Amino acid sequence: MSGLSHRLQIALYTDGSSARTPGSDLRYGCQMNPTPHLSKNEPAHSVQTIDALIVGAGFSGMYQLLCLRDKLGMTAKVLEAGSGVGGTWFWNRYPGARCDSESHSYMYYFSKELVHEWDWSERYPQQPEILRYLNYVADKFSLRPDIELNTRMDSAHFDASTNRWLVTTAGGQQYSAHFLITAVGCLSSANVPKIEGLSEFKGDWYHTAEWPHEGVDFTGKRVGIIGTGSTGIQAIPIIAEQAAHLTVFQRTANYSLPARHHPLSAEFKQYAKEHADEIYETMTTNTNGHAFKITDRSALELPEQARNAIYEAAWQKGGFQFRAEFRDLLIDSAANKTAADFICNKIRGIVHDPKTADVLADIDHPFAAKRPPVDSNYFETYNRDNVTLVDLRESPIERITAQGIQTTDREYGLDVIVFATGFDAMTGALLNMDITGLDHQTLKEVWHAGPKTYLGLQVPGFPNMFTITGPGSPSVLCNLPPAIEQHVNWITDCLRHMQENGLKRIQTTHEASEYWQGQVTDAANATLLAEVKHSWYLGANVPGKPRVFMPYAGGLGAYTVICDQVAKNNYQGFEIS
Ligand code: N01
Repeated sequence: MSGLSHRLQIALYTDGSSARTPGSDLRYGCQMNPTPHLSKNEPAHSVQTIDALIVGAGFSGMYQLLCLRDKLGMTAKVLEAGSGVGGTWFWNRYPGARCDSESHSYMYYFSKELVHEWDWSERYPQQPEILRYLNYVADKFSLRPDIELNTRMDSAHFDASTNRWLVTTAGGQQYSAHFLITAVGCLSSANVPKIEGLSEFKGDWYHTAEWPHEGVDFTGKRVGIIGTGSTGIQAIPIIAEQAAHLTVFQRTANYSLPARHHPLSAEFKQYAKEHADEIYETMTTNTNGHAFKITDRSALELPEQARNAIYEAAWQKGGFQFRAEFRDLLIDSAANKTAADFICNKIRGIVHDPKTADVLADIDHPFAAKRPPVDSNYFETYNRDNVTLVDLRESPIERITAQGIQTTDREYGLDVIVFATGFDAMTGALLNMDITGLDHQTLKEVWHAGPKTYLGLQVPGFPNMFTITGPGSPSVLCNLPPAIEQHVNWITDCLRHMQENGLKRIQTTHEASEYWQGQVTDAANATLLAEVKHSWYLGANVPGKPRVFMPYAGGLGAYTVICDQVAKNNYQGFEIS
């Protein structure tokens, strides 16, 4: 075990499991630090004074609350706009919503007890199961008393004279918090494209990320879906099974890998629990946060037949591991083309109608340079009689009409339109709030040309504010739970350092954030990711959004080493006073 991961294991596991007192309730560490819960009876609109305010009760916000409250003894509050915990998994209830990270990697590892208690049922967890898991976590660690549901943060203003944030909710409640920690998720601000005529549409329309909790019955309906990213590719096969007819409006064809989804065997569940330390070590030291390593061979060092045999085995096994079969798939165009050609041949082999297959396999970017989806029966769905594919590159959407969607070619009559059109990723949710830092500068103003952060953790001019999985961190380029744990652990250690040394303010510098932006750009340019000019990694899916490559492509393992080194060097790049 490397020194780095050894340190992490100690930080995570020692605190998590040894703090429990036999026979205590299920509260994690509660015996060490009695929790200063806030009174529910505070008069409305009085200012509550707390140590930390966290925005969002998904994976990140809940773990951050637990750490601040139970490890540091802080008073902390989570504001959550939804009526339940779960973040992404509370909102994204579209048909087929499932995580395409494997279950045993899509979970917290900070508590051995939790790892051993929880059983995932399937290789990839479905949205309801992940939501059950996050609710279980909320109950197990008694997080609910410190989470305000149905409460949207409206604004946060920093007062330099007190080093505190004044936070106001949409309902007018106010909090004065020493620290403001955003845990709003990278993909939480739904992007409904501004297509003319939507308000005239007589049918129903939905965005996948704001799906009605009661579900949508497509029986007998003519459904149109716009978008063939990870979400569309999950939803299309399920909607097709129910709808009278499904028309898929595809702008950019996409690679997709078969999930080979299946229930987990008792043996695998046992294996995952017994090897939790190894799995965690793998996830936190590799590039992508998944529980597998990228092999060290080049795709170009093997003859075609041998290479294709490796791809075939990975295709049959299913999942993201396909892209880990060769080390150079994301850095060498020729190597990448071998994977791209293999997948396109598969598409042509699966889809019966050659014209439809051509449209699906006419992919304009390198494999995995946009996030590759993982599917169950996606390409097979185009063999159904009730599914039509429309190539928007050939005939773009002109407008939405009262009856459906008008392309340059013809009008498609529809009863329902589903927008699987993604997110204003990484910055949208942060910029939707009015966050004002030093010198009355808003985050919107400071980020007008694109986000700039130091390590994705702090923005210069916004002292005592941290952004969990913020732009400039590996975030969306990895399996998110280990990336979240790394950020939360780092922030918690930093605040502990401040607590122990009586320090009141931490702020990063412009120099540090300029330096880090250079690192983010260089890391992207060292891969094929930067070649795709229309990806949401660059903000290109939202008209008018500055084109800046937002996530850090240097890998989670390398990034963790950098963050640890920064802390060790007395928080280099931050000014703490
Ligand atoms: O969104 P996307 P997503 N007219 O932006 C199309 C995560 N995720 O929700 O490519 C026509 O990838 C757009 O076309 P184009 C995962 O990280 C995770 O699918 O811009 N089409 C594209 O086809 C993923 O990467 C899970 O040309 C328009 C689609 O809509 C991220 O979320 C599951 C359009 C949007 O694809 C986002 O995926 C699902 C327009 N005006 C998602 N505007 C897990 O399992 C957009 N499109 C964890």
